[in-house]
Amino acid sequence: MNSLNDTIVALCSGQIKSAISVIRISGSDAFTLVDEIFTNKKEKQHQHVYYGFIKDIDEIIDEVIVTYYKAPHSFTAEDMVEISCHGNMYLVSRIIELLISKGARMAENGEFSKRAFLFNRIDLVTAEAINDLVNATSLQSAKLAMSALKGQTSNYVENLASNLLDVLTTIEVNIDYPEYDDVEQLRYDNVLPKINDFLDNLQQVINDTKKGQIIKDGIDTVIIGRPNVGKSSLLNALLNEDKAIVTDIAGTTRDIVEGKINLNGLTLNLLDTAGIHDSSDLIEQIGIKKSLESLQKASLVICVFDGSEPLTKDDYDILEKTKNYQRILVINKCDQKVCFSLKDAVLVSSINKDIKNLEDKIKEIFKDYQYNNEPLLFNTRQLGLLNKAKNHLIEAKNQALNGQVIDLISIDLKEAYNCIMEILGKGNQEDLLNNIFSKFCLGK
Ligand SMILES: Nc1nc2c(ncn2[C@@H]2O[C@H](COP(=O)(O)OP(=O)(O)OP(=O)(O)O)[C@@H](O)[C@H]2O)c(=O)[nH]1
Ligand SMILES: [Mg+2]
Repeated sequence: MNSLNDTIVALCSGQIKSAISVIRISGSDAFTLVDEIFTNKKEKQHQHVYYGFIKDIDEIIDEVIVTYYKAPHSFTAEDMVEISCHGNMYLVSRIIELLISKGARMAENGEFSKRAFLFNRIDLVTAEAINDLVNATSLQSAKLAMSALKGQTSNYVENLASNLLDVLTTIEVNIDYPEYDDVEQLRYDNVLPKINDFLDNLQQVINDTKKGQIIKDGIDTVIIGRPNVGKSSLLNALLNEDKAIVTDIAGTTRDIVEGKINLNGLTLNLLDTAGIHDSSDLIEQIGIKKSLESLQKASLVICVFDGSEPLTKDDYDILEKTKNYQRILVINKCDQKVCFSLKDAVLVSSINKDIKNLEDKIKEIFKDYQYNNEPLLFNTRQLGLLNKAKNHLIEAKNQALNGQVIDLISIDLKEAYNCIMEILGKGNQEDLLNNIFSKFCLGK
């Protein structure tokens, strides 16, 4: 069983050959363990850097720079040491093995951040932001993670919770001291507007969180259409590389082909799919089923049509199947004579990489999906908790409308409050924490 008392060690820079690698050690024995293998024997001071050699008995392993952080002023809030050694994975392993032989334990993924959270150095939103910053694939998602890292998101959530606490406190005081004169008397006709106001505010936060999720994870975009209209050619043009196979044989793409692009700072997660039509070929049928399934999690659907031929029954089917999605209609092959028009469709020629009309349309649709310094929440866990809080508030509202006793209403308001505090990791269970931190890199 891993204990918080263990002193842990891990490589916290990349597992690649590089000029420098950084090994992190955290825990009450960090200073003494490192000093056992470090030639520099000076008294170590907080945030000071020391030069010397790592030695295994008489053998010099590497020339290093070592930085010391005294608890609680370190990332983990424990005594912490960072060894900057040469970026050779053999040397790194030797140093880590040496530290383990002296009594350290290999850290688990995310264990440094988990300690920072458990020792109240950071809250859960900030911990998640650290991981998101490391994994950010666009400028927008990095900015979003950075704002959370700076504590803006946590302040925002705390503010939200404290507004709800105000309503709750007034109710509680009324329950406990109904005769108390200075307390605003809470009857249903003044509980309800407070709950309604909070619900409106929360709905706005939920909408913004969905926006934050798209900024962070990218826009799941499915390219769909009947066979041979040029879906794979469009994917290749968007990616600016020959990723998907293109031929003039209908049914070329069988399985889903994925790609990522960065447009205006936003990530588009592109899926090229098998052409949709009635097929008797078993493999193609499976591909078509996958194409239709991929629609379910799409935030954007690009429907491709072949402008050089009149629309077919399969084209009309696709228009019908995608009508409730956020979609862009694309008429491809406009380098040839285009023989039909479709309202709001954009014209492109994938073969000539003439796709600016489509790119402009995507930018236009997602123009508000920019991080603009407002603190946003941005992940599924946070969104789930916000929705849970919303359900409790709706329940409280219904109880107030039905004239239920005020104590019952307060139970649901408390649950809503707990959900919001859980976003910050207050009152969390171990399983949840393990689940979150296991997604971190080693050394973080
Ligand atoms: N003239 C012209 N031909 C194109 C264009 N885009 C694609 N094509 C041609 O159309 C044919 C089919 O292209 P693909 O990209 O494989 O079409 P697809 O929709 O992926 O087809 P499936 O994978 O079979 O569903 C190929 O011969 C391409 O060269 C275009 O913009 N102009
Ligand atoms: Mg294809």
